[in-house]
Amino acid sequence: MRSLTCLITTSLLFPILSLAQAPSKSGDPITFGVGGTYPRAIKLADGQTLLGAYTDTRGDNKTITAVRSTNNGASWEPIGVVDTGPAATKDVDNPYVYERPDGKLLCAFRNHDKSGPTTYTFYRITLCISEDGGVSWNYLQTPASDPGGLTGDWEPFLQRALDSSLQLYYSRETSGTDQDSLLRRSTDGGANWSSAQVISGTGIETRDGMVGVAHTPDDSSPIKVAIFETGDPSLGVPFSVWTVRTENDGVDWSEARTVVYQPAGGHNAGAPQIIRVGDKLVASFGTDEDGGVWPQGAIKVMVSRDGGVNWTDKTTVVAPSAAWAGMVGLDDSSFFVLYETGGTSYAQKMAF
Ligand SMILES: *[C@@H]1O[C@H](CO)[C@@H](O)[C@H](O)[C@H]1NC(C)=O
Ligand SMILES: *[C@@H]1O[C@H](CO)[C@@H](O)[C@H](O)[C@H]1NC(C)=O
Ligand SMILES: CC(=O)N[C@H]1CO[C@H](CO)[C@@H](O)[C@@H]1O
Repeated sequence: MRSLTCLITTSLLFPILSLAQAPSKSGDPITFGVGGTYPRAIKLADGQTLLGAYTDTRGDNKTITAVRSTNNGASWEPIGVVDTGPAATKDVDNPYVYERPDGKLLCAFRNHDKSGPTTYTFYRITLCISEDGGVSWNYLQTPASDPGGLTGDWEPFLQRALDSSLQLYYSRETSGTDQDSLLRRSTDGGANWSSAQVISGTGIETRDGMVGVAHTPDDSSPIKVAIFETGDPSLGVPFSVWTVRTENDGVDWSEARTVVYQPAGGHNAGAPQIIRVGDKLVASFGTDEDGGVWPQGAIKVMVSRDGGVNWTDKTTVVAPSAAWAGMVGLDDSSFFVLYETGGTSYAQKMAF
């Protein structure tokens, strides 16, 4: 009797314990992009290839470089240049890649004109297309643009909607102290775009930025969680990480904002991303709570097991100082955290 009870108790407890497990590092960090920052990647529909992009800041040019892994992230190879130009007059950064249903690849990125180190004369989100798996790239469209001044456009994120249309999320400044998260749609693979819908930040004076979006509980669900940073250190408001959600694949978004992480003691948490790993959501962000000079700090992840309502298991992936993390899922229990430290981008595998 006793051993039977023991067996039953163990088998009942085990799934609960394994559900509550935090992700841990699996192996050493792998070089993702030399001279590179802002690493991002996706898994292609072939189920094998990981395709990514980063910003190479070496030399006089800034360059958006496409990278590929064909061995589940064990190594990454630069395969093509999406766009490049002199850093003094052209600011390309914030790449995000996407695979269309027809297999052609897109890369969205910020592509601003500059007349001085911090003087922007024109802001745009540019979209380029590759028909050969990411080796060569051509201009496709400019889904968002603004004249120079305070209304900058930043950090595009691309996602396929359930009706196969394309959704472009990005951040747009509306003043020196306010920025909102925006959404535009394309039904022809990125050639033509809708006007912008504000999905976070209406009526609130904070810098909502660096939006990322994941479906929950699976990719066929119309429920999506959009993660973003908000705050404004220039107003004495440190950054923290929040979400809004949609129940209908992005048509309507909750006015309610749910916190993912707000550090104590006036420290910042920001530059988030979100992915679904199996039935869980994983959020990544940078934070200066363990040191580092913001926006540099530690890279951490948290986990939600209830569709993005409660977040637990804060886990340090990289100690200070690192920044600009992204993530890409491998399978139902593992994923890569991509980040920059010391001017090189790395991929750290994590597993539940
Ligand atoms: C720098 O950018 C220009 C385009 O503005 C390009 O012609 C040139 O080849 C680039 N140089 C390097 C080293 O990539
Ligand atoms: C989960 O979130 C809900 C809503 O905020 C809250 O009422 C509940 O206490 C949370 N549960 C846990 C386990 O934190
Ligand atoms: C309806 C519409 O706006 N069509 C445009 C879609 O994009 C292509 C490529 O830029 C334009 O040529 C069309 O005019």
